[in-house]
Amino acid sequence: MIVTTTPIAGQRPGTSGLRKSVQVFRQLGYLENFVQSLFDVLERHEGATLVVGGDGRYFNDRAIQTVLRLAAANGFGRVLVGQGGILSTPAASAVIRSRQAYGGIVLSASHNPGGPEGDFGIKYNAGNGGPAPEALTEAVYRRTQTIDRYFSVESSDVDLGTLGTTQVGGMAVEVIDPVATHADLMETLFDFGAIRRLLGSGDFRMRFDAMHAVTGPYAHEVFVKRLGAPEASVVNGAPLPDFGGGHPDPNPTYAAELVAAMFDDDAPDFGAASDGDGDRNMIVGRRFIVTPSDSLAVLAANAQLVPGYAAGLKGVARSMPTSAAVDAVAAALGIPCFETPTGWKFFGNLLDAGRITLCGEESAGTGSDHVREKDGLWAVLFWLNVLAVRGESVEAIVRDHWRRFGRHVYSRHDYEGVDTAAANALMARLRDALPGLPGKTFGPGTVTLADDFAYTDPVDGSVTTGQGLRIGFDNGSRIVFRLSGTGTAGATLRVYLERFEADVQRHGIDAQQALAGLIATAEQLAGIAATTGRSQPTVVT
Ligand code: VG1
Ligand code: CO
Repeated sequence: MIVTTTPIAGQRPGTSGLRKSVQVFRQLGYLENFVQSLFDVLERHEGATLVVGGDGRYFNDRAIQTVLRLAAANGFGRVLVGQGGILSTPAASAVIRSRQAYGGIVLSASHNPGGPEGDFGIKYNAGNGGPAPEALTEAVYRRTQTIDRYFSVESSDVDLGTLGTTQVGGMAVEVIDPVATHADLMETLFDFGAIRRLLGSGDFRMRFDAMHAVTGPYAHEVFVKRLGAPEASVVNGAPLPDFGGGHPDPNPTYAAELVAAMFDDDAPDFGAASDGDGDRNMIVGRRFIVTPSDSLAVLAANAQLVPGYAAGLKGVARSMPTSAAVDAVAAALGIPCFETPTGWKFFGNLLDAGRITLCGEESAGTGSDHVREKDGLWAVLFWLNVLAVRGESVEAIVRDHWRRFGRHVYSRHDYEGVDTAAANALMARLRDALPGLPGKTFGPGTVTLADDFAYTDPVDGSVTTGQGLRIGFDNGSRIVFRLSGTGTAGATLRVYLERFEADVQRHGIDAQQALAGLIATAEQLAGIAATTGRSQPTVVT
């Protein structure tokens, strides 16, 4: 059937798909308009296979039924949907690739809270398994602004609880095991035998916190069933539509329960957490939190210990605000290191072209060419494999890394939910001041670089501008200011701070202490307190 509709303002995808409050998504025609706009923009999808799943948050089940009806009416031949409507973002990527699907739709707002008062989101992944490139999301947005009809079919809801194939309209709907494809892929990359021996040795304990989000079933299958870890190793493992009221963002503020357990007298040897849709990871040793930028560098430096990467890395990439710790490893390995804008979509071309093997972001996203998404469980397994081979603690491995490469002391300060106009004004003022900064001296040093980051994709030549204001100093220190593209209430200002410390004697220093000079300079340059009315960041990572 053809349903008449009218455009709805503001359906522009951000860093990672279209993300809005559930209330916004529930408006009549909101989801339909966006999905139909996507289908209108996609070419030659008649008869094709689409992968659909989500992180299980509130509205996931309803949204999937809507997507199925529209997909059938738009001529897709088959939809593969995760049982219970579940697919983590990396699992969706793995399924798209292994089944050679046309593309996939992931229903998730990732780390944003869920529930009727929380957020919802939708993102499209292309046939390579990766996030839609900017040109496509822009085209979809433009289509949403002129749309006047969508296609749907009249049919009852599909039973998503039972594996097997049914029909909606003329389209096959195949309910698949959401975990198996991804878990099998993990077995091809990591030494499961070595990890099983480590977990079964009796003197190594791990704690994986699924934060009541999508990774619970994945962690249970891999760590408990396939690797023999005790059941109690996975906590908060039941996915809940509101994530138990929590905020499934794996950082010391929102994963405070994990951090407390890892700093306890009886702390396990290894702790980890993942976010709402399972694409990010937090790594914690006993009384030791690993900074995500360091984690990427450690994985790159130890990749030869892991079967899937034993042949070496072709290259690495990091998002611009991520610390240069991985750059130091790349230099030592003699491989290229690329600097991209924030968001996984910018790694896709480099991965597809075989120019990089590993990549990551300071926001705790790490991944490789095994899929085209960041992958939380993959990062945890990578660490476990390295721990199993080296037989050292997490802290010892990171400290050894700093001795070899120096320490890139790093922190991100987030000011969440600030007034949008104030945040925009702050960025505009700072942007205007950039040309006058080079040559000026502040506490941390003399400014050598001040620009608004722009990126030219080395593979297809596409240019992306306005990706963050960066101010670099002569001693390698750096401050970056950026507005988040994933929030739904007001604006979130992110201030990224980095300083290189070569002196081994000073490697133990507390990051906030080591960065005090840069923090003061950031305030001096941007007037954060005066503009936002906040004297302290909401989250410090
Ligand atoms: C944040 C992170 C970014 C990440 C993005 C999506 O974006 O900073 O590194 O790629 O979330 O991750 P922003 O624009 O809010 O800074 V996820 O786990 O939400 O798919
Ligand atoms: Co995520």
